Amino acid sequence: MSIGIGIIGAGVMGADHARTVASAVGGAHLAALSDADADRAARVAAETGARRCHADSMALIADPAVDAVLIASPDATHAAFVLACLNAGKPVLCEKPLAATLAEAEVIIAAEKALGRRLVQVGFMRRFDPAYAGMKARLDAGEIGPAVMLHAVHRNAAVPPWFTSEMVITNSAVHDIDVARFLLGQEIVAATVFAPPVPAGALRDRQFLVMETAGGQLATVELFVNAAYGYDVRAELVGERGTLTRAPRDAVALRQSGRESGAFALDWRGHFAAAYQRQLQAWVQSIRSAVPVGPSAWDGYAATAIATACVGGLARGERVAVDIGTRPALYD
Ligand code: ISE
Repeated sequence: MSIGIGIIGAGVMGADHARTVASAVGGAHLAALSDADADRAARVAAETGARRCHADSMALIADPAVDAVLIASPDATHAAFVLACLNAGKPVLCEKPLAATLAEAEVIIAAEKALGRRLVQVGFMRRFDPAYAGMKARLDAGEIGPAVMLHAVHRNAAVPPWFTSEMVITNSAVHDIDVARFLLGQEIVAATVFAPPVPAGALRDRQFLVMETAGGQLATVELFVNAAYGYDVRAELVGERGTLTRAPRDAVALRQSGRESGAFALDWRGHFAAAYQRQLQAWVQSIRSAVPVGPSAWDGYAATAIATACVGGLARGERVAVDIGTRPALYD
């Protein structure tokens, strides 16, 4: 049976996911799309062959033709849609963040625990990126010994004018927070954000985030979201006996006329295209086999808790302790 996927949100990410489902994911089809902007939903449906459009996203969740839901609507709407999917008993892949506030994330955890089975996957697609997944596999194979430190760089070419200093953490660094938990394998217990002073109201671009884990590992993240030259995400994992590095750009370089050049994505959709495709394929597979994979609601909750603590630390200019509590058995 082919899984009918309904996508909430036909903006940049929703449209991109719709194209991927329609063209590069096996075992599933695009059953429906919804967007507050009906014309936009109709345009993306016409391009991707989505079978139906709904003006109301709750109607998409209730649609019997929709077996599973992908949420790619604005951040503030995520929690309500995730809860509606849990109520309907439908698997849901929610773009990050899982919720806009920690309180909402807690409600989702309580609802999934009450249901007693995992239906939520969070769109931390980097875990499906061949390079990050490869680093994790080689770490687990013991190639560099136990992990002790992680250094990350996260640069966007540009962000829109409404992007805030807090969003540098909640929208961008949240990926590196998840990567740190994924690669270091221990919980983050403290964090400090360093950011030079800027004039009142200006974006606090150029932040350094330092995280500490329960076992004393360290992770640093450089954040620079108006870096102009391109989208650049790097990571070096340091172990007791070696390091594993995620290369900053494509493996293929052209040497010609005394110069070397290689492809460089301008935003994350190009840079992480393989990760998005693999994430969707793994999600469909997990629905078919009823074995959950990838980042869970707990991972989404943890990232939100850590990001929220970092935002507080940035505002007060201090190191903050983070306590995300005990992971419920459902997420073991
Ligand atoms: C954006 O929302 C994403 O999720 C990208 O993966 C991230 O790299 C970027 O910084 C965010 O703004």
